Formats: sequence, C-alpha cells, structure tokens
Amino acid sequence: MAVEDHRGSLIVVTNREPYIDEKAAQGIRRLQSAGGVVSALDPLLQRSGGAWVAWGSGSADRETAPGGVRMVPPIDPKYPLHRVFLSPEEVLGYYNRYSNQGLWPLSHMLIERTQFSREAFHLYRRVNQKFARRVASLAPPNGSVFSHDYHLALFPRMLRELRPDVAIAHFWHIPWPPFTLFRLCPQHQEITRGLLGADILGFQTPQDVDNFLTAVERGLKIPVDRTQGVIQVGTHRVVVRDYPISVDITAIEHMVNTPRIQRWTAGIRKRARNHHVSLAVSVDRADYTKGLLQRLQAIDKFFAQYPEHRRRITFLQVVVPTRTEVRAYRRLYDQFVDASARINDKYGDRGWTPMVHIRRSIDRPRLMGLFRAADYALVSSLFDGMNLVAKEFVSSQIDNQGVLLLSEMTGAAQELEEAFHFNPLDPDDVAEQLHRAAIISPEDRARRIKSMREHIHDHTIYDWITRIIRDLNDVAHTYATP
Ligand code: ADQ
Repeated sequence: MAVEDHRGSLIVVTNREPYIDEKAAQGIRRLQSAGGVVSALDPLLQRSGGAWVAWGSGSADRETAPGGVRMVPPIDPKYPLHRVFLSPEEVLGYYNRYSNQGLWPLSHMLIERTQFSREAFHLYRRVNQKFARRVASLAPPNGSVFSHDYHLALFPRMLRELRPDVAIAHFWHIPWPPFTLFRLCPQHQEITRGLLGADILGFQTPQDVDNFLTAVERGLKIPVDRTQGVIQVGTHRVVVRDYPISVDITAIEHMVNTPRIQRWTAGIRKRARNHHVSLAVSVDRADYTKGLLQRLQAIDKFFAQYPEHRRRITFLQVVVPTRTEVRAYRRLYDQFVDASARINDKYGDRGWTPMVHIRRSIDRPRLMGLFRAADYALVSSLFDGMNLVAKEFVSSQIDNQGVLLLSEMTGAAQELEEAFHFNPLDPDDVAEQLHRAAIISPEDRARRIKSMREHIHDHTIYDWITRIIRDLNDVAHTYATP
C-alpha cells in the first residue's frame, strides 16, 4: 500500500505549527519551522492534500488565518493549516507548566525538576479537548489522523470518543520513563488511557515501548500482549511499536555539496587550520536534558588529564536559548556561558581559545556544512528520545572523516553502534573517549563513519513515515470495510 493512499484525508496534529507568522517592523515575517517532522510531513501533505492542525502561536497568526485557517506554504499554497488559538492562561497551564515543567522533565527522569498541579492539568485537558473538537469537525468519514507528542497525550482518546470512525496514529518523541517514575505523575492513569485512544502508538525505542506496556499493565491493570505489542481495550485494539525517527540523508548530502555550502565549509576548515586546531562541535537547544554543564565538566577533565590535546582542539558550541519563559532554562543558559568562560580562562593561551560559543540558530544548509567541516561531534544528552543532531552529523560526512561521540542515553546510540559511546554523568569516561577519538587511525575513522552512514541510508525519515502511515492505512481500511 502506498504512503499516499490516504486519499487526501490525512490530518497531521502537532503542538508546533509548520508555518508561523510573526509581526515585524516591516509587516509580517513568515517563518517555517525546521526539524525532522515538519520537513518530512509537509512535503507529504503538499503532494496529497490533507490538513495540518496546530497551536497558532505566532503574533500575526490570527491576522493571516481568517476563520482560523491559513493555506500553506505561503507561496504556492497546497493544504490548509488550521490554527488552534489559546488564551494566555491556556498557554501557561497547557504548554509552560503541564507539558514543559511536568511531562517533559518526568519523561526524561529528572524528578527534582518536575512539578505538577491540578490547575495546570485542567488547562492541559481543556486544550487537548480544543484540539480534539477541531479535528473531529474536519476529519472526513473514515479519515486518518497522525498526532504527536507529550503535549497531546489526551487527544487520541478524546478524538476517538467524538469520532470512532477515524483511524489515529500517535507518536511519542521523547523517552517513556519506567513505571516507578511515571507513577509520580498524579494523572498517570488519565495520560496512559488518553494515549490508548490511538490505533497505532509509536515510540522511539523498544525500551520506551516496554516501559509504556508496563504502565498499562501496572497503572491501568489492563493485560498486554508483549510479543505482538498489542493491547485490547474493550473492542478497541491498540498496536504499540517502536518507530525510530531519522533524517533525510540524501537531502543533507545534497545540501553540503552545493557550491555555496562547500565554500562555507572550506572557510571554517581554513580558519581551524590557521589556528592549528581540530574542531569538535556540539549543537543543542539550551535544555537541561542535553547535559550542557556535564559536558563542560568533562571537557575540563579532558584538558586536565590529557594535556597533549591542549592547543589542538577547539570546542565549538552552538546553543540556542529555548523555553526562556521558564526560569530553570534561563538559569541554565547563564551557567553554561559562565562555565565555558572559566575553561577559556583556565586553559586558553597563545591565540588558542578552547571554547567558542555561538548563541543562535543557524540555517539548515549552513549547519550541515558546519557539521561537515567538523572533525568531531559531541552529543552529551542525559536522556534523549532519539537525538537528530547525531544522525545529521553522520549524514553530512560525505568525505567519511568525522568522529561521533555519543551519549549512551540517547535513542540514537542504540542504532549508531560505531560511535564512541559514553556515560554523560561520568566526566572521566567522556574525557577518555575524547582522547580515543583524537588518536583514532584514519582507517578506523573511515570505517566507523561509513558504516553509520549506511545505516542511516537504510533507515531514513521516509522509512519512518512510510512504516507509520502504512500501519495507519491498514487500520483505516478495516474501519472503512465493516
Ligand atoms: P529535540 O529535543 O529538539 O527533539 P533533536 O532530536 O536533537 O532534539 O532535534 C533538534 C533539531 O534542531 C535538529 O534537527 C537540530 O539540527 C536543530 N537545531 C538544534 N540547535 C540548532 C541551532 N542552534 N541552529 C539550528 N538548528 C538547530 C525532540 C526529542 C528528540 C527527538 C526529536 C525528534 O527530544 O529526542 O530526536 O524530538 O523526534
């Protein structure tokens, strides 16, 4: 069955919209969201119709969407984007508090950062209901819906109650914690039950699937079939599988090969050569799950324990501030800047700066060109559902040169076996792996990166979508044929 076989009836539902309109001094600035999900699903909807439903978060979003609908892409529109508008109170309760200060830290097993409140949950539920009503009013008979992530955990069940004829796939992008932790969520039963409204429930790794099945067994006392990954809830059957998300490696290879990006890459390499240094890059949102401060501790240890690498490696860190409305995030960013400066004070000398720091988002082609220019990438997440940066770095290495150092706590580490893996909470381990990476033979380096590139060629973002949509289509056909 072809991926396109949903006959224009696929509705994609996400918290973040694929196209945002912001008020700017010169009128309205149209922005397109980057990221794997948008870049894979947007072309699919552009080809085959369907619709996208998301929170209209841009300051000019109401203006450009009369009646809450805007055709997108803005140039040569192909499909409708239905914007769900939220009051400031709803944004605070649903997004900042319940999603980002509750479910996000708990799913990443950072209990002391986790805060729940009934009031926030009330708003979370209200917003999920808004999404469900909107989608229920749009979905054609026997249509298919593909919803996403921890912001919308209650949505599948709410939609099923309103529209039992619709087939629903829901993908959870972040880790699912062990039940001993997940039960700390005061609404854990409602969250789990909400997700069971889907027909297809997708997670990043087999471990996440396993943890979810345990939450169903122990939290809801519903039996699960672990060998098939199937849960029967009354007459409703839920299939739970791992669908590891990936990147469009061919597009990345193409990007880094364009003359403009080749020039950019060559410029970065030249600057590094002039300073006689190799380049190690890290690219993250400034989020405490990404292990930014632990990374700096490890780098300090690396220069202390292996002084032969001083003046030989510069760590380039591209960090975008994120969720700055949450105090913990602002504090983290300041601590990160201070700790980087301390390493520079301690080790920097004779024109060598150990830590260079870029505080902004870099457009995608340039970011891929930067990855290609780098000798190493260092991904140090404490927990990460997948981590696309690791896969992007590997994809950009068309010269089979770069070395990936990857936290073993990422979903990506389960697939990218040829990376140098480390425990992000063990600075001695990180320092040792950095040293091993720095003295690797050219043959070993080429073998490792080639093997990882092959793996990504065999498991692209399109394979991810194809598997999910195929499974969803199978369900949709059973609904359509009574
Ligand atoms: P994130 O936590 O956002 O995603 P990640 O998977 O690394 O983490 O994706 C980040 C994306 O943003 C990458 O495509 C990266 O290139 C881009 N990015 C980061 N910093 C940037 C910068 N300064 N400039 C430009 N681009 C930047 C969540 C989960 C992950 C999961 C993804 C997808 O937390 O575990 O892999 O969803 O499912």
